[in-house]
Amino acid sequence: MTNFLNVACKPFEGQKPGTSGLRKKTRVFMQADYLERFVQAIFNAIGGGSGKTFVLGGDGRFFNATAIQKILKMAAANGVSRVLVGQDGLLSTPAVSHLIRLNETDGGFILSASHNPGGIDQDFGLKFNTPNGGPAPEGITAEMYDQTLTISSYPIADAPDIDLSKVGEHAIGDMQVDVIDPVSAYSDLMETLFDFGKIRALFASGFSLRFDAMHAVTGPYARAILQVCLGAPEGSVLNAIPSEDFCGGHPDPNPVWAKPLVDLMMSGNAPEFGAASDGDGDRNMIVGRGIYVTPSDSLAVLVANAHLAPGYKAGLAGVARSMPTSRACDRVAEKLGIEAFETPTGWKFFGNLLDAGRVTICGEESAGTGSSHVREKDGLWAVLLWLNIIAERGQSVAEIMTDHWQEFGRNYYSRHDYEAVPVEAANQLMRELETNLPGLVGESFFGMQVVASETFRYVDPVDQSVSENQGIIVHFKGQGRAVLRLSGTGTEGATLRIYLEQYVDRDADHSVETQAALQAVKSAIHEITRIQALIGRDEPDVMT
Ligand code: G16
Repeated sequence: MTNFLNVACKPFEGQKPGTSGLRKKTRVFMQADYLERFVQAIFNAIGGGSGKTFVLGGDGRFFNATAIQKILKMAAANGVSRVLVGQDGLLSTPAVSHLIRLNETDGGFILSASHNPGGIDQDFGLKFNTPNGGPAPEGITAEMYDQTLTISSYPIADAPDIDLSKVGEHAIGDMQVDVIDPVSAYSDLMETLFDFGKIRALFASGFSLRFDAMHAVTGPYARAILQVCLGAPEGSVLNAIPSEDFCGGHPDPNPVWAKPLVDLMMSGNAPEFGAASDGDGDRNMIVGRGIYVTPSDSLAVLVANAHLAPGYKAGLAGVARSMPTSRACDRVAEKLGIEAFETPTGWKFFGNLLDAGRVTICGEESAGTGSSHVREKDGLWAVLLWLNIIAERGQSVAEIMTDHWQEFGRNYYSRHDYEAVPVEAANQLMRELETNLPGLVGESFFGMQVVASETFRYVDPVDQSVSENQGIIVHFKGQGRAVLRLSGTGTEGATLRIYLEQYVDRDADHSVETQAALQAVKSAIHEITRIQALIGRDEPDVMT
């Protein structure tokens, strides 16, 4: 007989979901009742848990195991009938999305702070995905937040922990707990989309790859799919064992945090193809021998070549990118004669377009690409699509990029991050810029003339919901663009993101060093924003 307790609790400040769920320092989540209050807020926001089924898993970071046991006990006390939980508490974000859809569950809980570092003094997070498999939209996250302000107690089962180390069936009270293999259903899905035979033949011919799992959740997936199933040699997947603190690293697949891989790819010993994924497996980085592919370019190449993979041979319905993502994929969409959408930052904004069948592939500059196969971005999916394209085209990554730029022109692109900026200074910079926007048009800064400027506002084409203040865009003559916004995923101070883009046409030189190609846009936007005066810096912490 399971006992259920009702625990009285008080509100905490700031349990407001950001770009991707609730992300805080791990110690904040570890406070008594903190996680529980947010979990109860989720149950309340979705109309309770009674009789429902959920998926539960995370990226294995510190506090993952504890949080899973708490959520299971709360689910049982909320009347949930069944939970599918990954073995050892592990499930990648795209795998959760797939399992929700495959099993037609009422949603899923994902424990991760994504690419942020893990450990007791680092970051933790929790997000809820709805029955379509995608992140809860803004209406629901707003309701969650309201609930965190009003809840006065939460129910929880007084039961022993479940053994998550083996696949099998358990129970807490009347609730069934199925501990499942995290990889198999996801791997089966990938096999329906890609020509595994062709990719196997590619590896059998000696094609070399290094996939850096960054000590995070993708390790077991990448090993099973790339090495065991597709025949990439043992050792192709690096850092494949998930670690609670990612062995002290940032599991963020970009040239800064995945530097060892990028260095290898630029060296004389480079394999033909390099890739990395993040903490929870939804982001990706693509690097060819001697060439780094920006996420925006990767999106454009995938859109242009997706028809080469069996899952997309019928063509694409449309494409969507987040507003700060470069406009490279828009040119491809135009050529293909398909719709192209520009959404605010955050995968949740793609959900309606995917559900309505308006788009097939989506992508973001923040190393996220995915398709209608799930409702999350998907790191390994992007890697497999690239491999399928390489197998079909018989070209190197560098050759594919050169061809692409010759056909469409090149959108030089880089994101500059200024981290841990005092919140007030960052807000002031954004406020001032917004106030000055109307007066900028026609003015020149460092020889760059402003031709348009706007504060991005999104009206969802499917349900007409409106999202205001989604970043500021300054357009320069000659197809240059700077975008500014504050990150919604940081956990310390404010992170100011400045996205720089400069298009050059088909006949231009495509081999200019990226930062050099963007220098004029950078200087202009620095002058416009008075960045040095307002935040005391004009060089970023991270450039992607
Ligand atoms: C999340 C969202 C992405 C977004 C990214 C960056 O990614 O899912 O859609 O692009 O954050 O957001 P921001 O610029 O606000 O920090 P992830 O991989 O962290 O879940």
